[in-house]
Amino acid sequence: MSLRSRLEAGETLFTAWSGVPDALTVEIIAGQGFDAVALDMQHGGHHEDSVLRGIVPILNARKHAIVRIPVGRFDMASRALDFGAEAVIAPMINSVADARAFAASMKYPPLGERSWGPTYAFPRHGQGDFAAWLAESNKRTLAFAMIETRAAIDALDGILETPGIDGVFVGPSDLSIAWTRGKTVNTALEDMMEAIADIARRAQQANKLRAIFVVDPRMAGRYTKMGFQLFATASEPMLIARGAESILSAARQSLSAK
Ligand code: 3PY
Ligand code: MG
Repeated sequence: MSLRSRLEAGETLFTAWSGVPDALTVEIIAGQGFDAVALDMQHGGHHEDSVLRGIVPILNARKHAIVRIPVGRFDMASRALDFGAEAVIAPMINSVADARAFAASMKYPPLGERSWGPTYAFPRHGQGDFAAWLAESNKRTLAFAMIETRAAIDALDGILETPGIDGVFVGPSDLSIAWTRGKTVNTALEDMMEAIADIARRAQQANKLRAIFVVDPRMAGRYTKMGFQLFATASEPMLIARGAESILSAARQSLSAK
């Protein structure tokens, strides 16, 4: 089932967040219980080559492959899709012009301006013929516009109306910096929660998908009630730190057990 159909069917999904540009590490993460793995090119270490290689273990594990591109690198959005990504997250979509440029790179004509060449995507997803692949592509691949500034909130209705934008992805860290006018970065800011809920509400009204990054995984339940459907959770440092902590504490506790 495609990521779109699962989200549209009402599933709540979790994606891991990979920043270590290594397919062997991605393979381990893809083998865990996540529904998807996102390869982060904005702040993580992923680059074109690691995305090209890193998508393979994600697809082999039958998970959804997602790529976050660097700011404004819409050429990379098309390439991520050509490599076999199912969804692309574009950071700092702050205006309708940004949304249009992103959508143009994500969708084939007449909706967008994406150039043909699924050199890796087609064999990696491996079925049908080119015409069927083309016919399905604009629907199957998802363009998530990151909403993480005051400008983006101001432009939200226009961004949501932009043909080819499939959903929003809230970046609560950047949003908190914008919200406090640079005073702090804090994804738990209580007075920002209504703004986040409003983004979800407006996206839902516009029939668009809703995703968010959760720094504290316990926030997922609260965000679900706001209408969010897709949660980006753990990155390698957190996975390794929490795993190490849990294993060591179990081992140390056992020393004092009878
Ligand atoms: C943010 O919270 O600003 C993000 O971009 C999440 O990665
Ligand atoms: Mg951000």
